[in-house]
Amino acid sequence: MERTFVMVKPDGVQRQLVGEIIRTFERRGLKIVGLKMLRITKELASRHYAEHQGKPFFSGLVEYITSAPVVAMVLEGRNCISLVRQMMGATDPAKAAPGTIRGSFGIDIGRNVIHGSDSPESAAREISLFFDESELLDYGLSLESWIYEQ
Ligand code: D4T
Repeated sequence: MERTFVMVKPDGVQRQLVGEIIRTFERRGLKIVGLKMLRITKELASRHYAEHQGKPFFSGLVEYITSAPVVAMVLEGRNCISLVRQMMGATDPAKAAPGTIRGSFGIDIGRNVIHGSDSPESAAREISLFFDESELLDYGLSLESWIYEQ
């Protein structure tokens, strides 16, 4: 089983899409193992988006991500890093396939509703940036045999 970091961004929270987005992941069969609401500080934003420092959109990105609360979560499931990326759709919602989260709820790249880790390395880094080990729960779901054959 794999874990990934997912965040409903400020626009998703303001537009009251948190429940809809969580429901989408739950219906797919992914398990929530960590969940919290927080207001991202400038310092955390700079660490989270370290790879984009120096790019023209960086300051707008930090401004946006710190502008209102976000909902952060850790999801668990087989191959869930790529599964969640597929479900989110392309970074630019205008290019995201219909039916994906961004393709259903967004239009502008600077308001793309959701973040999800793009690799096992990013997932490990982002999970530890946002969650303490003690905030992640190990538990079984009784319906797992109806989601996975083995
Ligand atoms: P995040 O990290 O928000 O899930 O997005 P992605 O992983 O899909 O895409 P990314 O890291 O390339 O971009 C991070 C973040 O920056 C915004 N952005 C990106 C932007 O405002 N203008 C741009 O030109 C790019 C490339 C959107 C997502």
